[in-house]
Amino acid sequence: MLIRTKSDIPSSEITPKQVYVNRRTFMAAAVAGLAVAAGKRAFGDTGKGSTPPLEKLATIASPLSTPGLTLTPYEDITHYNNFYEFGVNKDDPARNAHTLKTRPWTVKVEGLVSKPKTFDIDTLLKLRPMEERVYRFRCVEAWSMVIPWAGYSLSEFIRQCDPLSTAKYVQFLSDDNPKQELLPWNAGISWPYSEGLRMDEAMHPLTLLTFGLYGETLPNQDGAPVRIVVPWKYGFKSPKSIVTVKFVRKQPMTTWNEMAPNEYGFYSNVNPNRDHPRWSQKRERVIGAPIWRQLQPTLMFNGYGDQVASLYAGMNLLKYY
Ligand SMILES: Nc1nc2c(c(=O)[nH]1)N[C@H]1C(S)=C(S)[C@@H](COP(=O)(O)O)O[C@H]1N2
Ligand SMILES: [Mo]
Repeated sequence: MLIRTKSDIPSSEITPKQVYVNRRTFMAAAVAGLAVAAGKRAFGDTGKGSTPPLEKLATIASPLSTPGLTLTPYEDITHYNNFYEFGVNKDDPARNAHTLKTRPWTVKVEGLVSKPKTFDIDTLLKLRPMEERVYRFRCVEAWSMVIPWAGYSLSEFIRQCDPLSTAKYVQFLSDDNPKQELLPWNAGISWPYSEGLRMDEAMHPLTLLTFGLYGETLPNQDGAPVRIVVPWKYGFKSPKSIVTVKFVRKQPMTTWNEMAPNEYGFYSNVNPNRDHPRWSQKRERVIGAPIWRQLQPTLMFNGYGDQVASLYAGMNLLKYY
């Protein structure tokens, strides 16, 4: 069953965001009563195109990689996911995201650029040498992983886009498969998933245009064929399966900020001193770690403060959360 009532779900499985979405889902499901049928249709064939098998990526070691961390097992990185387009439970995306066709795939560049352009994914894969970057990854739901990503700095891509000096922010839109509009849990979220960064955040060398993990192309559930990773921000600032990059003058609308602005801010820098209204951010559960080090203190800027704190000099980070 796609829709489960809260009492069907063991409490260990309920994550904060799930509870939030489920609350809206119940209402929608009660009205529709068609949820299961709609869900089946939604994960059927999604039209032309294909999903190529995972490929090896030749990566070079990066000086921007975080040393001394224990990697999260591949199995956890690929089976404990947030990708709401493919379901709200952590194991849903691994089961459902195969319906996403990742070839052909293009990334459209629009807005405040000297000339709009469209990049083919195979061009993007070859644009710069592929680096392996091990980063801490902290979800706003107070769990974390350590992931060996493969990609190159988003700044390298942005330079190819020729943004105008009037561009102050950049917005990312994920793929919006029209068939998935039927999904019952869409009640709360409007697709496409939208995220955004201030231009200096987007240009920071740590911000990664990401094509792979563990030396292979991304599995669909992790955002194939291309996603963003911003290691000092909560995980939802890393949009998956992106199809549009838009340069804009004003702070763009972002999915979670629009849905619950008091819970999810635009900046969403990892900050143990600013609790989420419904839970503490002081600690995190390290997914896949042995039990004696599963609970760890959360670090300011997820441990990347030396590199990024200056971006926010003079800003009240409790106000601009
Ligand atoms: N398009 C899209 N991107 C998304 C999400 C999503 O639901 N849809 N979830 C976000 C959240 S909340 C997190 S924590 C990360 C999870 O990435 P992972 O599953 O690869 O660990 O993806 C982010 N990007
Ligand atoms: Mo997240």
